[in-house]
Amino acid sequence: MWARIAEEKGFQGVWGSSLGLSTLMGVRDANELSWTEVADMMGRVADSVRIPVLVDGDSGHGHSKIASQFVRRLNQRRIAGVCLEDRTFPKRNALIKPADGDREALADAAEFCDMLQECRESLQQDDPGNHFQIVARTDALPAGWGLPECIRRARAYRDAGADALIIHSTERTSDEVEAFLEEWVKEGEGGRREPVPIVLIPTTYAENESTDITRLFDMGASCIIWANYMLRSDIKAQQSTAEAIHASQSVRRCEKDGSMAPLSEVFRLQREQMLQDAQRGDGCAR
Ligand code: SPV
Ligand code: MG
Repeated sequence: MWARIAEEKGFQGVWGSSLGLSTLMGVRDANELSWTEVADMMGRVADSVRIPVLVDGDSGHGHSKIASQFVRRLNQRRIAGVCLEDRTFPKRNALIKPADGDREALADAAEFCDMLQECRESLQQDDPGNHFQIVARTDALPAGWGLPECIRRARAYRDAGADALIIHSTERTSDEVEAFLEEWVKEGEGGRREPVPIVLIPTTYAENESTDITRLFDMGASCIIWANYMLRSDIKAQQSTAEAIHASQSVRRCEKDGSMAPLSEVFRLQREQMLQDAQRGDGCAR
């Protein structure tokens, strides 16, 4: 339902977050959900909206052969694209820092490029006319490898055929992504090649007053993923509802204070009316 809510509020696409999906299922964001579970659940999400769904494919679920099967399944489920990230398997969420503060392991860049290409080829074999988008994400910055390595990987993934790049950062300010964008735009000067869209996930720096999302677009970013806000607002709302009902053994307060959607809103979001119209013979249910 979160996807339909985002669509109704005007977003042009939805992010099938691994953090969101794993939390929903009560497991860790460490590949504890299998690729088949992710594909099945995200297929249902894609069925519920008209806007494109970009699925978070983590690091490809352990092997390029599995990644290829995964993207083919996503394409069959009418998902618009996948994001594959250059972490090792099982992945660690980028927002969790290692206790020792050390640089984190990343996948070998050449092997990661091979995985991107293998995924592309298997999609082509399966469905030659497909428009499935393969987005390559580098975690070089959050994993502590610095800007030169981030640029090196971004170039390699672009040259391996990625349709877009996610440049992740988990700093408190947007300085390092701005430094990336400056370098990247400089590199694109001279019209050497079509620009590859740059996507940002500003979770840690969006709240900083110095971060200006419009400036990031002006500097060359194409898309922002607001990755986990609906998940976090859900958790807060569910905790306070559970607490209120348990403490008072009554639902009166939450029914009255407007903190919960009325049931009519639940049925509206489920498109109950469409089914009833179809049952009367007026139109078809979606
Ligand atoms: C997610 O939302 O699952 C992401 C973004 O991959 S992050 O949690 O910042 O890694
Ligand atoms: Mg994720």
